[in-house]
Amino acid sequence: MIVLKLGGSVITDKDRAETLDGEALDRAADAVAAAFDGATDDALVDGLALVHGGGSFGHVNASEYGVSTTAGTHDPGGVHAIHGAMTTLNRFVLQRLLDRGVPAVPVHPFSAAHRDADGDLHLPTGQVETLLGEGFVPVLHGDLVAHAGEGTTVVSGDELVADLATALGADRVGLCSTVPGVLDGDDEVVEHVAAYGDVEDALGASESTDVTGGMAAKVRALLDLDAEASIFGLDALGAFLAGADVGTTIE
Ligand code: IP8
Repeated sequence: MIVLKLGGSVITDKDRAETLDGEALDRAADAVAAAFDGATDDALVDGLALVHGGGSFGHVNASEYGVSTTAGTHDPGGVHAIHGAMTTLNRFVLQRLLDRGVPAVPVHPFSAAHRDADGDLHLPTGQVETLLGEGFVPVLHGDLVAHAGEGTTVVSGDELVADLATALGADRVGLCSTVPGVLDGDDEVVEHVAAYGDVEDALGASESTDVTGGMAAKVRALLDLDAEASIFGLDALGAFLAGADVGTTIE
């Protein structure tokens, strides 16, 4: 099976609060629908779990309330604002998929997962596994989660992808990003990463301000997975779902 993340920056307009990039979301939904429709690839036939990030939908509210993956809030208003923004985006994503015949259903991490006092994430996946077995496409999203000692903190889509891929024994993992892959110092896509040292120099400088971690954190997390993982741009989503090696492959 495949775990696919649609980056929040891909499907939203990151410069305008709570604004979709409708055209990009349409293209992503088209690619998923096309792959799901005429699926010939074994991995995809075995199931597709989707995760999407927040983009201009959760991060603005999260920084307003000073919430990150480690610093939490006990303010119920903050919980409703942040979780509410993410469920709004989730409904948009679901609707575009449903419009194209993809059997997409929501799974909200806030209602299922928690962090313990060490900050470690615990994400039950029985519901996702059962939904996949019944032919649905579960769609999770970056969210808030209960956090022992912190109230509630952010869980990023990348964390969800890593936990899901491991728990579900994913064959392939894809991160659909605003860039065509991991870029080297000359802005060329690095096709293969086998160890963090391969790209350390290129990524060291680009450690970004994204509260939930930039490209370096993504590469580190994907290197830890058993599944083959790829980072690629929206143009390559259809090819990825059809089984091709696209962008940067991390294994
Ligand atoms: O965009 C963050 O998800 P991400 C979600 O995958 C929130 O990091 C609530 C900011």
